[in-house]
Amino acid sequence: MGIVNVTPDSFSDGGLHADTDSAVAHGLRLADEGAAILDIGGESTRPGSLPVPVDEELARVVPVVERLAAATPALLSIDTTKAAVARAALDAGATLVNDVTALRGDAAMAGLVAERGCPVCLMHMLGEPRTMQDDPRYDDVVAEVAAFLEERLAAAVAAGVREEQVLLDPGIGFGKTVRHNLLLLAHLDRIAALGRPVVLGASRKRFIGALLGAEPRERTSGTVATSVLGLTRGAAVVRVHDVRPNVEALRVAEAVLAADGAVEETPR
Ligand code: PMM
Repeated sequence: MGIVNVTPDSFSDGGLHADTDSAVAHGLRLADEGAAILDIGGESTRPGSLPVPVDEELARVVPVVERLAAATPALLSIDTTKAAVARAALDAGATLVNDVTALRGDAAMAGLVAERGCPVCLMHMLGEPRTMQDDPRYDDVVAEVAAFLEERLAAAVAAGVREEQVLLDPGIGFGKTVRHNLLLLAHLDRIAALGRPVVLGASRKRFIGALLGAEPRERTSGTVATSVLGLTRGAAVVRVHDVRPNVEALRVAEAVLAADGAVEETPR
């Protein structure tokens, strides 16, 4: 899954693709590099960020979804917490909803996803973006994130979403210390054991910077390490900024695991 942020302020690529033309060109480049899914977002969720008004978010993402839908066979995902934005994006050609609030942010989101029958990614976040990095604490981060995702999966099903529609994401960096993120990566198999495809979003995140002393754009190798480890622990989707190096590393890692009978090789 390649990241297309149509925002002025995302933590690693804010402002780079803030206009429609450059966001579309960026999405096409990522698809060309091997992204099967493009995740289009118009509201930054970086630590400390503030919500974006719905009209502004619609104006950022809908034209990008429309144009990408006409120009690439990649699946389009809409990264939003607002049902109105998700609805407009689905109407414009998106087929997946990526909701970092796991259907808690907008009371209309669960009904929309149930009605459309589209895949939905439910992500763990402790608190809200504005305050989530203020001293996050867990007794057992892996158990608590797994329990949260299990509860959100049940809530989605109770609201009419079919279990088969749901993907789960531990929310790397969303209310987590460096150690919390490392533990979630090390034990990602415990999230996969919930029985739904797991999405891993570690790309260029701050814990990689903390380990390497590197700025966001210099975190590609660190990100590739998380993708390969994520694959070995059952991740089905990795959400990344730098598609080519991740796709190449995953193809090689998949071939090794397939030779060992550990995973099915993806035909390409
Ligand atoms: N991370 C960000 C935004 N959306 N969605 C999911 N499902 N998982 C994530 O980890 C995630 C996300 C923040 O990263 P960005 O600012 O680079 O988009």
